[in-house]
Amino acid sequence: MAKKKLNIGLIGCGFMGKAHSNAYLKVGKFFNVPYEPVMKVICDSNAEKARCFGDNWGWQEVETDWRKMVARDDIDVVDICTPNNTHREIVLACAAAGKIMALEKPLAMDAAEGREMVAAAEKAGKPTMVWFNYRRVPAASLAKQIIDEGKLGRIFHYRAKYLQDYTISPDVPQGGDALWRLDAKVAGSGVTGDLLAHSIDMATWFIGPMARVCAMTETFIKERVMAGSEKKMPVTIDDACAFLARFENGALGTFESTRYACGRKNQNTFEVNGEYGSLAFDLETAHELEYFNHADPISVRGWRTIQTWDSKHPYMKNWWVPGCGIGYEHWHINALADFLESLGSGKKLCPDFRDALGTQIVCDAVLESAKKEKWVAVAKP
Ligand code: SOE
Repeated sequence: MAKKKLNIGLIGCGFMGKAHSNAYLKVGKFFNVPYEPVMKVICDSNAEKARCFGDNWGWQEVETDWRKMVARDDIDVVDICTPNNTHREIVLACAAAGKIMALEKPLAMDAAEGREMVAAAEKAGKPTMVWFNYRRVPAASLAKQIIDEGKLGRIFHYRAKYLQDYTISPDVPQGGDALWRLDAKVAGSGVTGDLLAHSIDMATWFIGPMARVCAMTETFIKERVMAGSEKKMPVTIDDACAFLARFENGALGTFESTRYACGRKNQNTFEVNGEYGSLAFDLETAHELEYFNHADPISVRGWRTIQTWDSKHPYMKNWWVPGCGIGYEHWHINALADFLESLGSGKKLCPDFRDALGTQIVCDAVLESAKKEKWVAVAKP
């Protein structure tokens, strides 16, 4: 049966624009979603880049002015894959135009911007989602199911790390198309908004909101060449951040992130310890979820490794036969499938702007705590 078409306009031809384009292209091939996404308009201020990108991914039209695209009546969904300092303006324009929005994380530069964006989007009344794609890793979704089923009982501890190493060299410049995440004026913050946002989103999805945090941050390399110039400029992002958290439900959390963990490319881990058992996950072995069940007979009790590539595992009936894994591109496709499903059913399945505001507020509290060297209460979204 022919499906209702949903015209997509995507802004930004970088790394995330690529991951999302691939998701629009493939989602209907693997999931029986209620809508057919039509790759209508690709938008980037660099005309040549947008044209090449559009040709490669099969976008029907190319636009260089996002305002013109947002003003079009035939665009249903605007997908925003631009640097963080542009999110607010684009979201406010999309809300005013009554668009459905899909936005790459983090929500905003800070919580003040985020609140304004959430107010505008909720007033417009159209669905929103933020691409926290690691929720869509089958092992992470399985962990959520196990926690929600009460198999871990009361949660005592949450432990997360998000480690990378790509900025160790002092020769890496800051700013520009490839490295805007190192420029605080564009990114808002360093590892806190970029990497810990993923860890915070996952933790609060699993076990609920945080009440207060106590953090420290460091900027190891104080000056870097600004891309496009020969000039060294002060680095104002957090290169590394570690924080303690008290959750509202009484659990204790520890979180650590850095771009200076030599050898760690994208290590994103969590461990949850409850009264009946524990779970552990590492994105570098993403198809595995470690589970310890204290109720197992003592003679065989131990950590078991669940290989989450059976058709009974989340999302996997849509992919390959057992044992054939999925990866980064598929987690985005899974996220899009959930979003399209929720547009059809009206049931909330994905983190929306308000959920992402919760994460943004924690990021702000973490940065404030590090600055003041004090515990900071986490406000309500
Ligand atoms: C940064 O290097 C980055 O690309 C993040 O921005 C993404 O959110 C993360 O998933 C991978 O690393």
